[in-house]
Amino acid sequence: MQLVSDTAQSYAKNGFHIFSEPIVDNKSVQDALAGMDNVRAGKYDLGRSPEESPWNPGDDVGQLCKIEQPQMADRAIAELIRSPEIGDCVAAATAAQMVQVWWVQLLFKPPVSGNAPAATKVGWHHDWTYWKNFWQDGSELLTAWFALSDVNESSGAMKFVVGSHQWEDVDGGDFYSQQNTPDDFILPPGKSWDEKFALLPPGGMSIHHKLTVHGSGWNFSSVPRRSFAIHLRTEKSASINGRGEDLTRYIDDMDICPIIYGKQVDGAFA
Ligand SMILES: O=C(O)CCC(=O)C(=O)O
Repeated sequence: MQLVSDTAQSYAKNGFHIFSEPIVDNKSVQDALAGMDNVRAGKYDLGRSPEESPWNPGDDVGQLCKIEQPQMADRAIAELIRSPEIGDCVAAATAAQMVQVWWVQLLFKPPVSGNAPAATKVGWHHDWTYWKNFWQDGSELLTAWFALSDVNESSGAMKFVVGSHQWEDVDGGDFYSQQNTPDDFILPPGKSWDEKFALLPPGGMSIHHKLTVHGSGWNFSSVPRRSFAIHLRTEKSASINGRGEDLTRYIDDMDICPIIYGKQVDGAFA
């Protein structure tokens, strides 16, 4: 009889799991913090820039900073996102034979200031809304959200809607919405809304399913909330090819999209 771990049970039931102890050593976190500072300042020690991003060096530091594929630009970030510990956690939750990074986002949520706070909330959404044009239906995709700072209720921690990955693939949700109330998301008939904060120390990590509804509020603490959203796939996934702006365009480049658990499985849905 195969035993199913607590992690796997929690992920299957809730659509997310929270690793509330650091999963890597403090040096890796400190190095990645320095890497984040460099990328935000436009300093790229790998000699190339990140992908085109909503926030660029020199932009308003009071806005939500989202930089696409920072591991292309910075060595410490590239090291962090290939940590085998991340792969081990994801494999424990999914029983995957292979886990590959396919996209990374640097996220820096500054503290709110003044009477007219900037648009730094993240509206309720699920990730499949943004991915469905690039991956085949049924693909096993998830996100590891890796904290570099103390992430708590006052610093704008992410919130997950418990069990929402089992809802139908309802349209709705918008990462950039500032509404941030349940009304902002189209709740399927008969379903209830139960939110849970993902509280994390530096080096901690949450994982969430591609259909799990999530969002986050303002950062009322005195320091920035800093993290990476590491988008992952397992061997049970397949891209839709032939699109110029395809989010899967780097998956054959193991420097940018490393396999962090197991190895590519021949003949799989991959
Ligand atoms: O950082 C946040 O608050 C939201 C991030 C997010 O939407 C994601 O990682 O999928």
